[in-house]
Amino acid sequence: MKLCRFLTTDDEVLVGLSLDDATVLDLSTAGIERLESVLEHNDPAGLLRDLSQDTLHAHLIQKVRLLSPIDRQEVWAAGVTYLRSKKARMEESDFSATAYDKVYEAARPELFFKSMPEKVVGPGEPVGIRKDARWNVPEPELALVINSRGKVVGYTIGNDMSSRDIEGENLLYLPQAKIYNRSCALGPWITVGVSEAEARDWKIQIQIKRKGQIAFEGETSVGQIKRSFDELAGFLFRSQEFPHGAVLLTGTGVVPPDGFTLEPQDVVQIDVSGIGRLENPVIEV
Ligand code: DO4
Ligand code: MG
Repeated sequence: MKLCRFLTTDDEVLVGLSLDDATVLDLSTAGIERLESVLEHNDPAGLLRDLSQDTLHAHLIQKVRLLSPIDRQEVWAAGVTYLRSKKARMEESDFSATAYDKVYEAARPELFFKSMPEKVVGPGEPVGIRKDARWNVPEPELALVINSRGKVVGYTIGNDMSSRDIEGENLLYLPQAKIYNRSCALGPWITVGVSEAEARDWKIQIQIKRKGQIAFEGETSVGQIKRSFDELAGFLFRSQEFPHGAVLLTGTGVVPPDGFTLEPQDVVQIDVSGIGRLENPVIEV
């Protein structure tokens, strides 16, 4: 079962439920105006199952615009959760190699703030590469949707856009490598009612198109993430409250070869089996 936010042809922002590939059901017909009303419920999947029995107004997906599936949650990210990411980070920086090596093995994961909800880029909207960076990559990641009680209640697709030269120059520059205009894309769907064990079978695939050709493609699986979802969510919620819940990117397991950098007008396409596809063009910001 998949949740979304969408914009109608009358410019109304609605919460939608998708049971097939062709339509979204308008949950405002059932009094649901925010994603939060579903995500904070004790049993989001059960609630959606019950609501799907009601007569809900259906919109053709082709006629609406899918938006980022977020209301008021902060977006955070975990880093160095895949062996591939640890290796890439160690190669890009002699200076910080030990830190990456240590954090991969440490009990406490690397967690960093990524985005305010209103800055998140939705499906089809441009993601950004910094004007002052020379080496820019997308990071295709599974994103955990966590309610205010710290429970993982759904999954969406995230792109943790990153400037590797800035990150590699000095670990203290990480916020600048990670947080800038259009550096975080999410969506379009939140899949609910799926256990961690089931999600661990999902594939994450990325394709970067340049002038209609594939400039890079790669794939990994959610099962390669070193830490459990509850462990990551548990650390995020230690000594910190999230009254509206949070979205937590779980790290990247796909890193393009060192010679590769994104260019304006590239198109980044990320597929996660079990969720769908997030596609965004690239612009300089
Ligand atoms: O430590 C730097 C960030 C790593 C990251 O974003 C990732 O592994 O996905
Ligand atoms: Mg990342």
